[in-house]
Amino acid sequence: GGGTTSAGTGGGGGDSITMGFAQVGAESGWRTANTKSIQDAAKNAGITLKFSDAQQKQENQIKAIRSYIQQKVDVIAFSPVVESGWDPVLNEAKNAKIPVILTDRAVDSKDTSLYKTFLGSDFVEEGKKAGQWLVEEYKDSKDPVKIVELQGTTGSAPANDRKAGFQQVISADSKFQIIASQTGDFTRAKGKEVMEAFLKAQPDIDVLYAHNDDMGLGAIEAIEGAGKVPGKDIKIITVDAVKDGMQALADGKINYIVECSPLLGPQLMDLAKKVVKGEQVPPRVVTEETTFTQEQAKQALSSRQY
Ligand code: GYE
Repeated sequence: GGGTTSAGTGGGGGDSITMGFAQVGAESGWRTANTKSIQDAAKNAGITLKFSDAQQKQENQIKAIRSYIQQKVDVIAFSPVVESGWDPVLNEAKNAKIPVILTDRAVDSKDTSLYKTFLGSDFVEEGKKAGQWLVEEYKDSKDPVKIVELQGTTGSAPANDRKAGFQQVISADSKFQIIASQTGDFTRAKGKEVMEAFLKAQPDIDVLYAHNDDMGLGAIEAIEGAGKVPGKDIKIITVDAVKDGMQALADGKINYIVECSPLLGPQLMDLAKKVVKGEQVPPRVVTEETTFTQEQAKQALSSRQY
């Protein structure tokens, strides 16, 4: 590694690039699809990938990044599990002159010279889309709408922003009330566990807003276990649109899904090549995304890649 004339790294020709990628973990269907997209795209682009899984722990990600710095990779990419606390390690990469690309999740560092670009979704926008569906769904009702929220990993950009965007839209009408909100860490198991607790504590829940499909799918098990009908007794909105989520949407157990694309691999490899060559790249690359109703999910299911 160590720049553009890295003969010998990656077993390729003199121009081959080695990327160190510090992944968040394997917490969700989204993450699995994201990892596959990155691994496939690296292969197709002829980029040698060093890959690590941090099991949702920031300390593990920092260790992985430090080891990539030590190995003198040509470029470091990572999806920061939480937003804060990255300045020291990012400064170490900068001092070693190794460019860093953020993918999927943002950091809250004030010093934007610590990374070259940030590729990923607009999570505030996703939260707003979830809220807009709800406002439309209940537009003819005057009664209070009691909402429970399953948040993503505490301190992560998607949890912070999906909460904020949703809140911003529903706060226009005081009939919308978030009666409980807790983290389910983006996993199915936690989503189920927290939803069980919500159901015990709250006799009438109208709506569940889950920050990802997996937590929503776990919650569906809890709702069914409590003798209620998901999608009817409790309306469910989730984010991601992975296959299992789309199936539940088509089956009527989820009511609406806001898409968040995990297929970031090809764009990441393009950006990496440019950054390693020292070319200019846009500081922010936003992923294009849509939303799905139950009818749209039935149409889209067969062609879903992940
Ligand atoms: O929505 C969730 C995953 O950061 C966008 O992380 C990603 C989120 C995704 O665990 O399923």
